[in-house]
Amino acid sequence: MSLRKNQADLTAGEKRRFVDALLELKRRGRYDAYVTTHNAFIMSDTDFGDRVGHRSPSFLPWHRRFLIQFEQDLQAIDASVTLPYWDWTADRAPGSSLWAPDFLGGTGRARDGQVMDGPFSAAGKGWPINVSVDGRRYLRRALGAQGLQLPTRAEVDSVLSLSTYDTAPWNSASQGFRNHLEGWRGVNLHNRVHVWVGGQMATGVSPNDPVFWLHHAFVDKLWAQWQQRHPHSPYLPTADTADVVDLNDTMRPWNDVTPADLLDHTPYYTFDTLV
Ligand code: CU1
Ligand code: CU1
Repeated sequence: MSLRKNQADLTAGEKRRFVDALLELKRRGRYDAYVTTHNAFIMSDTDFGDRVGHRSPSFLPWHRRFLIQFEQDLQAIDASVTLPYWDWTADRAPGSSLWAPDFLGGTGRARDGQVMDGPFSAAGKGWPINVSVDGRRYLRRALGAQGLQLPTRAEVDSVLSLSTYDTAPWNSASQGFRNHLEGWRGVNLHNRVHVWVGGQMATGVSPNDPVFWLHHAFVDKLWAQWQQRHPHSPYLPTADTADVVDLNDTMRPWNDVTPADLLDHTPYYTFDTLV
């Protein structure tokens, strides 16, 4: 059982063990499979075709399952490690401790976006970008460079107040909680954070940046909070819907898990706080 904590509350030792486990997973050649899988789903998830990971109701259970598997891979290296979450409503500046050299490192340099400090910089040689959509082999970021601000707590609360999980046409045009959280409609929460970080995070190979996991751990926590606020609002759609994953349909690429299996996160992990 994992306890997922706010990254801002991690001790120096917890940060080091998390970073070391990431570097070791990369060294063993297992990390990049996550990047490849994620990009394959980004490419195939389209609004009017078969869609699983994005632009569809199973955005939340798909990423929950993806993170559980990744967390278990880290724990096979160091059993004390769990996925921290990044509350971007609170830690909203490029100077946040999240981006310090003892954790994820900072923004990229102006010339080419290359991250120059921290454990994932090219200079460290421990973090080659092997799955690239632009041929560049180094981690890139441009924190806040698009002139965006990260979502606020008030914006998060406005999305958590939506009482319907998802609606037809079950894609990026849908009303409802899932699509507002994913960010294709309304205030745009999840997608905006990818763009705010920039570099690989703004592309299909976003898991190249370790902050992907902390971002999605927070998105996942928001889903759990929404369930707590709306205990009678079910996952939708329930059955017989073309092109999307219904409640009891299995999800690619695993084929042994359904959204119904993932609605309750507590068999897998808990959060330090769920408010
Ligand atoms: Cu994704
Ligand atoms: Cu994402």
